[in-house]
Amino acid sequence: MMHYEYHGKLGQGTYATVFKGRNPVTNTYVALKEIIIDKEEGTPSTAIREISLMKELRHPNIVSLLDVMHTEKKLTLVFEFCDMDLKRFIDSHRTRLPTHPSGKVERTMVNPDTVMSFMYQLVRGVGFCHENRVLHRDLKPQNILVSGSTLKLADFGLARAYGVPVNSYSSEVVTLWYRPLDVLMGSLSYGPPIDVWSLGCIFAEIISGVALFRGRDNNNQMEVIMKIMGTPDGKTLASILTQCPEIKPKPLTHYNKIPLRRVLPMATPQAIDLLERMLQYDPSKRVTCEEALRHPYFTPLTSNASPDVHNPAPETPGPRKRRSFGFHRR
Ligand code: Z3R
Repeated sequence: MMHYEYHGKLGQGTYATVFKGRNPVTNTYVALKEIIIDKEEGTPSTAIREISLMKELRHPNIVSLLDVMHTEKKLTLVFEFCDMDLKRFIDSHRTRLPTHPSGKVERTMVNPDTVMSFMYQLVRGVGFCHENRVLHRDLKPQNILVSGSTLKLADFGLARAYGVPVNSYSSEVVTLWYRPLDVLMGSLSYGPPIDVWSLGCIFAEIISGVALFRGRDNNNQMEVIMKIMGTPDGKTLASILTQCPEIKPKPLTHYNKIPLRRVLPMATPQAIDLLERMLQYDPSKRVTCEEALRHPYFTPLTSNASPDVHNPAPETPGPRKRRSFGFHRR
């Protein structure tokens, strides 16, 4: 078994702790993701299945799983190393406005071309997973890595292997900020649209520098979403509730929708249009990744005139096998 040198902690994920490591033979850095194995439960078979799936998911916008080390006490996933996560990238671009009297107002300065390139890469990575019948289900800036000008999705498959988490093993509270209303309301039937909602939230966050919907708990998260996106109309609500058989619907407070161009005044009309399509309440009306890649917002990247740096030829083909979607939570 390869012995890596440990170079400090990179982060605490939902299920694991991630350390920076160095392969002393190749002198290259890696990310070591350690999952402590429960004595009674052993290694979850679902985790093994998901790891093998990640080994197959090869795409320029998905972090590469290089190796898996398994002992009695822990499972270590060895990944390619990336410079930082998207949260740190966004935070590093947030600056206090010295001219503002309160001194507390911050703005983001992520270049609009970078926002576009990052979103294109994110949609491509997530779209590739959906084509291969894999859902992420826990997309958030901490799970997205920045390597130079390339974005890579991390933690794919683990969320599915362990179920949608509420609390991680370290009792860290898992964020609800990127979850769609239908899932917060208890929908048991979800598919690719769950990831598209998260992509919309991340899009808004890269543009503005702050998370769009910052709820404290499940009910507050629903309220925070509705205070901006408005209370869903009767038809939309009925459509969502058909997927929530165990839920007794309670009356919802009425909120008017705030136009997203007012929430994000710095965004272009094309960006706002794509965002609106990603943040549809009804999952069947939400844009798909395939459609999003053809949206006019991305035309500067996809027109023949621009060099195709965001769309390189695929390296190794990804999995071809049809997998059954884990649409149900249990
Ligand atoms: C694979 C899986 C999870 C992570 C990987 C690779 N790299 C991570 S987290 C990372 C995090 C930072 S730098 C690299 S941070 O310093 O920005 N938190």
